[in-house]
Amino acid sequence: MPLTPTPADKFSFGLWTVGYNGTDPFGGPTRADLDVVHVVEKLAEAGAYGLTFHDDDLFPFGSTDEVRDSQISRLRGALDATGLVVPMVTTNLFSAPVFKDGGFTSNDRDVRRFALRKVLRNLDLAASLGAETFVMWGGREGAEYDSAKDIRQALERYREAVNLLGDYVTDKGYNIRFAIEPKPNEPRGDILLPTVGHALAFIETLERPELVGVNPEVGHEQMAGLNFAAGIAQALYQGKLFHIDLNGQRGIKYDQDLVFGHGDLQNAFALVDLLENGGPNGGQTYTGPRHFDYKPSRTEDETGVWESAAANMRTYLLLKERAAAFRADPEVQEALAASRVDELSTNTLGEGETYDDFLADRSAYEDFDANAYFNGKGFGFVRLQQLALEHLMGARG
Ligand code: GLT
Ligand code: MN
Ligand code: MN
Repeated sequence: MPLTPTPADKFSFGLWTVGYNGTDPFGGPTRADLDVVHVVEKLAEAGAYGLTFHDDDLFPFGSTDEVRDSQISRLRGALDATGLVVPMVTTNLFSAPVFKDGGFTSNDRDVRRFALRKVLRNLDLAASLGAETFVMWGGREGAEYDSAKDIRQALERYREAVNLLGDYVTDKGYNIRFAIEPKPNEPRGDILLPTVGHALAFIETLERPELVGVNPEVGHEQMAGLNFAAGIAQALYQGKLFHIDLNGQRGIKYDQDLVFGHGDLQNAFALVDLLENGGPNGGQTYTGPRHFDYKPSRTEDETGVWESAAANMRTYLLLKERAAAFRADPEVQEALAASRVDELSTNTLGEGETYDDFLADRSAYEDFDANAYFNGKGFGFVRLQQLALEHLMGARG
């Protein structure tokens, strides 16, 4: 399997990722800012297929129309020259001081109206560039103090905003769907819609739920101690994995945005297996962009930036190769069967079986000896995990 990325792999990067200049809460930039044309050229050279951005990444907040138009046309020129595409666009509703209490859910109504107009304007740009996904990460939609935010009203305002955006893209005929990106905290003490599960439940309250899915980020779920691959499996199951942010995170701490795989590698293996092969029993796979939302560490120079960008893609391809070998290994197939993994695909009730039939089946309960059932026999899950680990380590096949 080739380990050199090509556009067919659908790897995309945020302009704010490779463009990160090293600023953190404790120190200023350690690298020069990168120009968008240079970023597009370097990503195309590296085999990526897409660039994503926030409005404010491309033209600074408060830019004149001239600056905005000139930056957009410079981007268009670079896309035309390289063949790179813009599969996703997102809006910055978190950096400018005006958004200090949020955008869609600021307590201040004028701020909410301004935020919504900023998003509508950016939607027009997204559509004009052919983006099909519009991410909404509500980093400032939250609070530090319980008495400062009425959560139910904040959810109402979030809903009002997304409903309006749904009407807008529908009336304009834009081929755009929305993806909510959950995060438990940082920059706010607590962020609204903190996990994939919260977002999935919220989406069902919307007027056009079919237009809205999720954009889960590896590190964000792991900051909450959750199993990322399991959350992605549920998003796929519910037809809601509209986009994905791949990166690395080492445990429950601040959002690290490390290179994909530079964190919980076993979960990254399970994730790639799920995205590429549909998981243990097949099922729906993911066909959208493999989007890296990472930050090249501030210890690196520009060479390190491009090395880390390449590392994301190479690790993904290595994991894809390892997952294919895992699936093709006869011993793995045998271990999966011994662990009865496939049996979970069989309905619990028989075809046409009613609850009366079920209650009449004495073998299911009255004659079922639950105490003696396993009779000392285990499921063999540990053996299966060791096989996965050995494939991951390149120790087999
Ligand atoms: C910000 C955040 C990311 C989001 C981006 C989209 S912005 O960098 O940390 O996780 O995906 O708004
Ligand atoms: Mn992050
Ligand atoms: Mn992200």
